[in-house]
This record gives sequence, C-alpha cells and structure tokens, in this order.
Amino acid sequence: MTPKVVAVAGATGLVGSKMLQVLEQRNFPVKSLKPLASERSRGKTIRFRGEDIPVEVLGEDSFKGVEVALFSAGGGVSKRFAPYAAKDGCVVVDNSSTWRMDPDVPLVVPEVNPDDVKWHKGIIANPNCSTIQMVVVLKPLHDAAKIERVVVSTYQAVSGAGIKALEEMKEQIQAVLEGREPVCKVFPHPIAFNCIPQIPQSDAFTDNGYTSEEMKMVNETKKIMGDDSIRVTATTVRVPVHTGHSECVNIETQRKLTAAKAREILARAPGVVVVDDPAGQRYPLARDAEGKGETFVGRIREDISQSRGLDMWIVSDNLLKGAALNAVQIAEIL
Ligand code: L14
Repeated sequence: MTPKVVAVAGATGLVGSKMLQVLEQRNFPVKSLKPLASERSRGKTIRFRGEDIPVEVLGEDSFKGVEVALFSAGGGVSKRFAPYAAKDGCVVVDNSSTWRMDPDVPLVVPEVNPDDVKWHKGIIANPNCSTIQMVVVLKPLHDAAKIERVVVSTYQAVSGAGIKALEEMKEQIQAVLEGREPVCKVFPHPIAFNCIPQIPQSDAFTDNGYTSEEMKMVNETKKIMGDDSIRVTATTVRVPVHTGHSECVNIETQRKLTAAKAREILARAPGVVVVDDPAGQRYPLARDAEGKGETFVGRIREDISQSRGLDMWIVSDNLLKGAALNAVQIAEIL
C-alpha cells in the first residue's frame, strides 16, 4: 500500500489516542498524520512516531487532501463532518453509532464481513464494541451450525464511557472507602461497588423497554452477519471494571454443535483465542484481555436446558478490538 495521508478526528480522546497507538504499532503506512479535535484541545499536541504533532481544530475544510479519516469524536461530530470528508474524496472509518444502520454504509468486522468494505460510498462504520467481540466468535459457529437465537448479557467496562467516567469511578471508590457519599456526574447512579443495567448514561431507553446499547447489539449483529433471521435479545450492564467488556452468550443452533466441536472451530477462528480450562480455573478475564487485540472465549458448554444450545463467556479489550483496532483493520483492508 502506498503511504496515505491520515486524519484522526477526536485524537485526544480515549479511543482516538488508542487509534494513534494502533496505527503506529501495526506500522500502518502513514504518509502524514493530521490529528483533529474540538476547540477544547486547541494548543495541545499528540505524540506519533516520536514526533509531537499539534492538534488542529476540526472544521468543514479539515479533510482536503486527506485520504483516510478515523473518526471517534462522538456521534454529533460524525454526523456533521463525515459527509464533508467523504465529499472531499476521503474514506471515513467512523466509530460512532450515527451511520451504522444506514443502508448506504457498510458495517464491518474484518474477521466476519471484510468484503462489505467494497460497496462503501465514502463512509464505513465501525460497530459497537459489545457487538464486535460477540460476532467475531459467533460467525464461525454460525457458518458451522446456523445460529437461530442469541441471548447475551454484557458486563461493560467504564472506559467505554470515556476519560471522565474513569475519573468518576476512581473518585467514587475513594469516597466509599473513606465513608463519604459518592458523587455522580457521568453515570446516573454510583458505579463504584455497583452494576448499572443502563448503557448509555443518558437517553438510554427506547420505546420497547430496551436501551439503545441493547438494540445496537440486536440490529448490528444481523447486519454484520448478513442474516436478518438470527433472533437476538440483549441486556447490557455497566460494571466497575476499568477496561475489557465481558459477555455471557447463549446460542441456539439449527444443527447440534457439541462443546468440543465448538472449541475446535473457535481454536481455528481468526482473531479468537480459546481460554477454556475449568480444571485449571482458566477462563477469559477482562484484566487479562486489556491491551490485547484478540477476543477471548471460554466456559464453553452445552446448554442443559435445550438440545441444540451452547453457553460461553466472551471477553475483549473494548478500546482495541471494540474500537481503535477494528477501525485500523478496516483501513488496512481498504
Ligand atoms: O455505540 O461502553 O459505540 O459506553 C461506545 C461506548 C456504546 C456505549 C457505541 C460504552 C458506544 C459504549
């Protein structure tokens, strides 16, 4: 690949800074880098390949001459500015939920549906973090035995909600340990020593009683797997974990899959690592997944409540495979 002019919108955020790290670590052919952010980051610099690069304030003209733009600056910014970038001939890989279900926008997980990048019209969407790690594991099982129904519950890390959310958790833990009342600014309830069955923090609930995060998992799974017949139900929960989303996933398949066969299939699946040794008390853990690019699966067992069902536990770094790494992998297959 000839080196590209690359912009990162939201370069000073949690995911944006991971994007810079991943571009560097994977030796993405960057001809020049243009870090973009909001007015609040004016005057800041970011470090890339040992160089301090000044952050530019994102505007309608920021994308002239840019070939690839990775966006992670929130849905509002993506909605407003991605079309300008696309119009200027730049290909946008967008990490927000704004464009994901648009029929003109491919929604891509490179291990699952890499060919969908081909029909892009300037914008490619990066799926929701919880969806990505789930479909990486489900796709090979779907190919082998056709998944008819998925029941998923998530245990989502605080870093998914950003830098301020991480600070809030830390302050609340300290407050509780010192016997003070925890203060909530980001989350609707204390996240310290708690589980909150509501993601995101505001405007979460839709008319059917599901949260938008839950409906993302339902809708995005069908679009990425290219199969609207898969029935999905989800409950998404915030837990006081720094980084790494965990998921308890139950599937019902058309053809019987034994746990042993599922393990064998997953051991060969791209981007997947099986960690499944009950005797050794070995299974995927958020703390072990942090900083790694793979998706980890374990606790694979046959569901005793049905004849063609499997239960499993899936863990991945929400900032890497769930966001920055998946976005860079999309840019690589471009
Ligand atoms: O749809 O853990 O990309 O707060 C990413 C962050 C969903 C919520 C998305 C989190 C959001 C998620």
